[in-house]
Amino acid sequence: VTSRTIETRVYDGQKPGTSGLRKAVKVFTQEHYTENFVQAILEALGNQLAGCTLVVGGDGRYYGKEAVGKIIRIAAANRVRKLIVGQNGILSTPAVSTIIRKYKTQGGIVLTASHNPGGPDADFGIKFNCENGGPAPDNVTNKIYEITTQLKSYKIASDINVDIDKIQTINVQVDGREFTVDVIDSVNDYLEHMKDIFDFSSIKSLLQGSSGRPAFKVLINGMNGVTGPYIKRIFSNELGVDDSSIVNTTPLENFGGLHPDPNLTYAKDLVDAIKNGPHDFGAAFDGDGDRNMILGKSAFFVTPSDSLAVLAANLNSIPYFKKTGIRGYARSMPTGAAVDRVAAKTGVKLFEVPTGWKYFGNLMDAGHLSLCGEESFGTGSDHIREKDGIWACLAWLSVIASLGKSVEEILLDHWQTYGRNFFTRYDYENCESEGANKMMQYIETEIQKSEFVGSKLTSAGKTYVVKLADNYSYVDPVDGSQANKQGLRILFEDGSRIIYRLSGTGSSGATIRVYVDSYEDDPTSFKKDAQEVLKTLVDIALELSKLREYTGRDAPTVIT
Ligand code: VG1
Ligand code: CO
Repeated sequence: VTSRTIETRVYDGQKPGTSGLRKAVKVFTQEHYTENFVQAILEALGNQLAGCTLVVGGDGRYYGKEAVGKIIRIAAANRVRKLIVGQNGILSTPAVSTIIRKYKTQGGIVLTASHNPGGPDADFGIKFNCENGGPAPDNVTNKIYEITTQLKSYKIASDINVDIDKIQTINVQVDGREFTVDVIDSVNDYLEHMKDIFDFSSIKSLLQGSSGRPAFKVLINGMNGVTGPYIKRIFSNELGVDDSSIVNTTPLENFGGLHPDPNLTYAKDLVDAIKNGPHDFGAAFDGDGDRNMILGKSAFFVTPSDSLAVLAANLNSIPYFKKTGIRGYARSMPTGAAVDRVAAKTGVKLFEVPTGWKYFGNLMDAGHLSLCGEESFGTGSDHIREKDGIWACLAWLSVIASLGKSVEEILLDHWQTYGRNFFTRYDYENCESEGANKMMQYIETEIQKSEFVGSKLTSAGKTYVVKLADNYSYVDPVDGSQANKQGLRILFEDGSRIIYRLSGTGSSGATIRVYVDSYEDDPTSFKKDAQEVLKTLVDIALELSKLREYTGRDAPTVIT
C-alpha cells in the first residue's frame, strides 16, 4: 500500500489535561479531529518515530475500535515499524503500561476517558504514554498540543484494514517499508506480571479457605469496564472464585449505562450488595482499570488515603517488595496524609506531588519510589508507571492473607498505631466555567492577602489558625521541571487542610473539587464518620470560597 497526505485544519483545544485528551465522542468524530491528534502524538516523538514500536488499546468504550483502525493507518503512514494491539482493542491502562515496559516499546496510545461515562452521547479520550510506561509528562503533552495548533496535514495509509478481533500478526508493505500489526491477547502479559509480584497460592488459600479457616468471600465488580477479562482470568481461572463472586465483567461500549467510577456514589450497587451480603471483601474498578475501591464486611469503606497507608505499612506481605526493598512512598498533594505517618515512623522517604499519575514516574524511574497513591481511588507501585486497580485488590488480599484479620480490624489496628487522618472530597461537577474560574480567582486573592496567614477561621465554635496558604507548585526533584498552579491550599496550625482545585479530566464545563482533611489521635474518635468529624472544616471551606454564590450550587454532586 501507499500512504497519502491529507490536508486538515487546526482544531482548538486539543490540549491534554490531567490524563490525556478527553472530550465528548461527538467532538472526536468531527472530520479529521482524531486523525489530527494522533498525527500530533506521532510527530511529538521526533526522531524516535521512524522505526518505532507502539502499544495500542483501550477500555472498550464506544468509538475505541474505530480509533484503533485510524491509529493503525496513520502510524503505518508515519513510518512506525510495529504496533502491538490488544485483541478487540481492549487493554486496561495498567496492561498498556506493563506491555510498553516488557517489550521496551517507545510508548503507547491508550484509548480511554477512564471513569467518564461511555457511548455515542458520552465521552472518549486519547492518552499517550512514554517509553517508561507512564502518562506523558507536561513537556511532552505541551509539545503535542503545540503541534496540534499548527498542523496542516496528516499522513494515512487508508487501505490497511486489520481485523483486531483476531489474535494474529499482519505484515504489510507501506511505501515499500515493512509494517507489522501484532494483535495480542489482552490479559496474558498482565497476568504473568501479577504472578511475578504476588504469591497467588497464598491468596488462593485465603479465598478458598484452608484447614479450619472458612473461605474469605469476595465480590469483585468490573463496572462493565475493561477489567472484565482480567477479573475472569485472575479471579476465576487462577484464584478459583465462583461466578457469583464476580459481576459486571463484560466490557460494554457504554458500560451498561454505568458511570464506571468506583466510589460510594457510582458503585452503589457493590456497596448495597456487600452491606447486606455474606461477603468479607469487595472491590470495584473504573472504566480503564486503574482505579480501585476497597470495602470490608458490611461495606466497611477504606478511603483511598488510608488504603495507601495500610499497604505502605504492610508491603512486606508482598513478595515483589521483599525482593526490591522499600524505596519510598508518595502521594498527590490533595491526598490525605495518612501515609506520611507510616513514612515518618518507619524512616522511609515520602514525596508529595501534584495531582496526576504522571508526576510519580520520574521518581520511580530514579529509584526513589516503591508505592504511591491518590485520594481519587488510585493506588499503585513501581511495578508499572500507572495506578493499577487489580494490583491494589491483590495487594489488599495479600495483606489480609498475611495478617489473618478482617479489613475493619486492619484499619482499627492501623489507626491505633498511627492515628487517623479523616478525609473527604466534595465534587461539584459540570459547573459553568466562568463562575468556577471566578471563584478560584476570588479564593486566590483572599488567601494571598498578607493578613490571611495567622488569621483565625471559625465555625460552630471551632477555630482553625491559618499556617500557610498558596497556589501549590512543585519542582520535580529528579529533573527540576516545574508545575505551577496545582491547587489552592490552606494549611492550618493543627495539620488540617482545605484544598480547592479545578478538575483537569472533565470533557466540558468545570468540576470543582474541595478536599478537606484533618488528623485525630484520640482513639474514641476513630470509629466516627468522616462527614461528622470534618463538618466544621467543610463549612469553613464553603463559606470562605463563596462557592454557593459563584456556582449556584447548594450541594456537591459527589462526596467521597
Ligand atoms: C482526576 C483525579 C486524579 C487522577 C485523574 C486521572 O483528575 O483527581 O487524581 O489522577 O483523575 O484518573 P482531575 O484533574 O479531574 O482531578 V483516571 O482514573 O483518569 O485515569
Ligand atoms: Co482510570
